Amino acid sequence: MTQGLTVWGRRSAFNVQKVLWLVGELGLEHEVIEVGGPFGGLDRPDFLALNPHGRVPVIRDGGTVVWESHSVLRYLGARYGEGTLWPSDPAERSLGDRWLDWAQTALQPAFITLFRGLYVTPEDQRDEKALRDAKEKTDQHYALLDRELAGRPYLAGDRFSIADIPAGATLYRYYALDLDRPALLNLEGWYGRLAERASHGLHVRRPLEELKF
Ligand SMILES: N[C@@H](CCC(=O)N[C@@H](CS)C(=O)NCC(=O)O)C(=O)O
Repeated sequence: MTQGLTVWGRRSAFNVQKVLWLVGELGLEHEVIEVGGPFGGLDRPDFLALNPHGRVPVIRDGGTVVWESHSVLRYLGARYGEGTLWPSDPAERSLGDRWLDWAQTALQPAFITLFRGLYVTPEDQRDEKALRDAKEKTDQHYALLDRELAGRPYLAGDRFSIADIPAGATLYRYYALDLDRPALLNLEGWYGRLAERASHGLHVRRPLEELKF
């Protein structure tokens, strides 16, 4: 257990949920200070002193401040999950690490555009072309995951690891959307395994109404 871990960020924020999911997996005592969205506070000087980018999540662990959700995942993994959720061998670690970058640069931009366009943006303000593009890309990314997961139960191999968190965290929202979904049985099976995890239930499967930001 660590003393003095603080997470800044509203619980409804996708990027905050990834961090809280890992904090729960690691069993770390922590305090959450909800900022951003309806809570505001991201432009306050004391918050900007923590994260000059003015976004959540941010963590402080003892004297160490980290922002950017995937940097936080890597930090917490290296600090508290080495050998379990975050391998110490560089080659082994890279098998999971690549999925963090892939989720951040490929899956998330398409998926978040789709989710926000369908669920957050009022219907009369939707950009239908952007939505169609985002749906097509999201389908391609999930199809890739489905093919990868044909040969193993988790993204980095036989065991759940940090690699599963960013891409896996999108699926609760994805399955909640009212849209045509291709049948991707390996993806569904993976989601089923992730959804059995207590920390996923606590931090990712939040009431849908909360996610309107
Ligand atoms: N690349 C950053 C993105 C951070 C980000 O944009 N966070 C959103 C929440 S998911 C935010 O701070 N939005 C403003 C708000 O919540 O008011 C990360 O992964 O941490």
